[in-house]
Amino acid sequence: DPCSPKRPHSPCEKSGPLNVTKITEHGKKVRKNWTSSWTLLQGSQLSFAKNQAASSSWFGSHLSKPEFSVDLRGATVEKASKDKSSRKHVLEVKTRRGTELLIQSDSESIINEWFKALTEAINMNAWE
Ligand code: I3S
Repeated sequence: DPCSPKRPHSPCEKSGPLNVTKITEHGKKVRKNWTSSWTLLQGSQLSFAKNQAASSSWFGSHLSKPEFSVDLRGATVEKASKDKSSRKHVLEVKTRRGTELLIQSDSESIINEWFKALTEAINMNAWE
């Protein structure tokens, strides 16, 4: 499996800081709570760890326990429509289990990279 999390530097692994909020959980709308999170994509798993405010760098954040994670198998990702958020460069991820997330970066190129990586991860996992 080229996307196995056991392969540490596989092309299917990506990480970096993003802003994230859930908008739906188990199919029910939840209140937005934008948080800056260290985001890690490994195979079909997308996980988020809270930014450690005390830390001066991102180093080590990805080693901390993820705050939450979602399974991308059967998920969809799209560029969020304007009514989902007033922010720029927002992606909407919908999981098979009824969780909807918005992820956002102030950088268009960063969000385009994530869009590509997430689309690839979802397509890859469609065959599993
Ligand atoms: O989709 P909404 O309701 O316009 O989202 C905004 C609100 O959730 C707001 O919080 P409260 O209404 O709970 O105080 C947030 O502070 C905003 O960031 C939300 O909108 P954006 O456009 O930033 O996603």
